[in-house]
Amino acid sequence: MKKAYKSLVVVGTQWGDEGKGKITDYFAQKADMVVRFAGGDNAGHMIEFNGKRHKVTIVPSGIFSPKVKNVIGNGTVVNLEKLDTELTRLKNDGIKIDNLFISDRAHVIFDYHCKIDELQEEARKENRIGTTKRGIGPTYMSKASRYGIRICDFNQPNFKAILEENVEHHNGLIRDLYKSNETFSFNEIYSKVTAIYNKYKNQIVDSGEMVSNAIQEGQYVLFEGAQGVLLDIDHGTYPFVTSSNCTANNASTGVGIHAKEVQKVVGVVKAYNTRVGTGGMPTELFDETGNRIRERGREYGSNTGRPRRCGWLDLVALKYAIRVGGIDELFLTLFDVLDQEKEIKICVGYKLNGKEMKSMPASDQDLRSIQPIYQTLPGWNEDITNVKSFADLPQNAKNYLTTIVEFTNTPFLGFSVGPDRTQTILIK
Ligand code: 2SA
Ligand code: MG
Repeated sequence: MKKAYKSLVVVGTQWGDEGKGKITDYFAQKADMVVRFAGGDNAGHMIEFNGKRHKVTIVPSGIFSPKVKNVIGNGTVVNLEKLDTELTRLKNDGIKIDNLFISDRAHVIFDYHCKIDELQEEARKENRIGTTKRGIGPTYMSKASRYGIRICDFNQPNFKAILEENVEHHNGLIRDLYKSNETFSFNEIYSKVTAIYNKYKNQIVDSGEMVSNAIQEGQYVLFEGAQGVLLDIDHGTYPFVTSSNCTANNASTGVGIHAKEVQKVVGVVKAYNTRVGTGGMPTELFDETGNRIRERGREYGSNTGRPRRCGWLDLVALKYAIRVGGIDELFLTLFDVLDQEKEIKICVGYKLNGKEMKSMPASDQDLRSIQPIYQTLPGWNEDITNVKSFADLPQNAKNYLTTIVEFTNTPFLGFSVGPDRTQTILIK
């Protein structure tokens, strides 16, 4: 007889940086396995405990829970050098790192992908995406155009020839398409990546088989999203998106299991909106309030240090993300960042060319022309960082949560009032 499934996906509902790492870590403390299914080291997941702030970019956040197995799925793109640096840093911090597994089908980010990312951004001029320059887009491009190299290629007898051809192909793009002479030496790349591969070759797995077996055995499997629904290549604010599917729908394809094995989806929503990079953001604030939120929320890119654009919470976008992302329950983060606001605005509608819109437009041009319709709520003006339960919250903070629930028709599983593990509160 089949055992009951236990699987949960944690995804961002906005443009990334919702605090997914923290919420994943919260659930990971009870999980058996944490799995990444999309993106690469463009993600920056922060976890804080025992007075220390940790960060992971490609390693799953479950690495901080010693009993958890961590899997990097086939839907991700892996920069071996970055992976190695991150694991070494974690090891030096006293974190156990041998519980990490990498899919044999994951695509590899090479230095030339990072260079192409940079050159492509330069060439786009004012239409640049504002990428993290981690080579994410070009690697997914290689994947889609069947020029990608996967982890499983490394132990093939003809790997050297495959890589050499690949370096040449990408050097050709750099030279001919982007008119740059910053090409790459095959020998240097080959010796660097094979050395790292050899270090981790015993940790390479078929992620589909590993995760599927774990689910069948009744283990608790957590899927850790990267970026957010609004950065999804299909459903996000195209073209200003990342190059992967970052909704929970990709937890199956990006790992090698079937969609029915994914049981529940938790959407992480920050108490306000932020965005890094180009693209429409209807509730963006250009004033002191925006600056205050940025400083109080430490809203700077965790990899690139870029200041994030800040604005009020956009419920139209959130409702869209819930529908597209199949989100069952929400988790509110960075709630305390709004502690000092006298009044808090919340976007409850869009107006485009004088007409009201119920959902997000497909075109970024339209998104840029949206006039948000706001509802103004009174702030709570008190420190909530020591709150231990929903009942402890000031009435106006409770009202803020309730307003979101009523508009989106989606319940909250919990909320977070600070960066530490102890500041995550479950509602039920
Ligand atoms: P890319 O590099 O091709 O994925 O960039 C494409 C768009 O996706 C956005 N993006 C992100 N947005 C927020 N946070 C991200 N992770 C880091 C962080 C980013 C950082 O956690 O702070 O350090 O700056 C992330 N990764 C990608 C990106 O801004 C582009 O709009
Ligand atoms: Mg982030």
